[in-house]
Amino acid sequence: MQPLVSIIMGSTSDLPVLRKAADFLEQMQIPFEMNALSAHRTPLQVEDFARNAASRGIKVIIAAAGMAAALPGVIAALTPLPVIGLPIDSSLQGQDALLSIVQMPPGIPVATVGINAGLNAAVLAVRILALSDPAISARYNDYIASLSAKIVKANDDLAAIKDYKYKV
Ligand code: RP5
Repeated sequence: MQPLVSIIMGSTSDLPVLRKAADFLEQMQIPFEMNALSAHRTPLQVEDFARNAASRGIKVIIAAAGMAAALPGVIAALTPLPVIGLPIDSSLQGQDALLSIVQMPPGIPVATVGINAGLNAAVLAVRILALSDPAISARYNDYIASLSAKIVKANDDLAAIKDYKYKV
């Protein structure tokens, strides 16, 4: 299967967060690949990956890193593909990674999601792919409908609470 999404992480210590992304791509039946690359520890391999990702058929890159998180920005500098940056809480509650990823210079954006927000990184990737793939779009719309159903049920559950004298 040709991967459409490439998940890159700075270290396998980031994997627990990336599993949330991988699980959602799996649920949406999106072929993906998952590798560890580091802007600081394997910079030449990062360059090789980023320069060749588009020609290999990758459509979206999810790049996760903690600490001085250069990885998403460096990849974005070397590919025309959309790069979703995922800050990992490895130190300073992830604030260091968040600012390193989100504060890109003009012209080289990284679409940054929240700290440890592995699910949202994958949801954003699916939204991008859904623009040009009706089957993915249909599966994504089903997912959104399931989120609505969850809140409808939450209101039914809240309405059933009878513990309060003044709750109307
Ligand atoms: C970053 O340094 C990685 O993304 C990870 O979040 C952090 C720590 O890496 P390890 O020392 O656990 O390999 O580059």
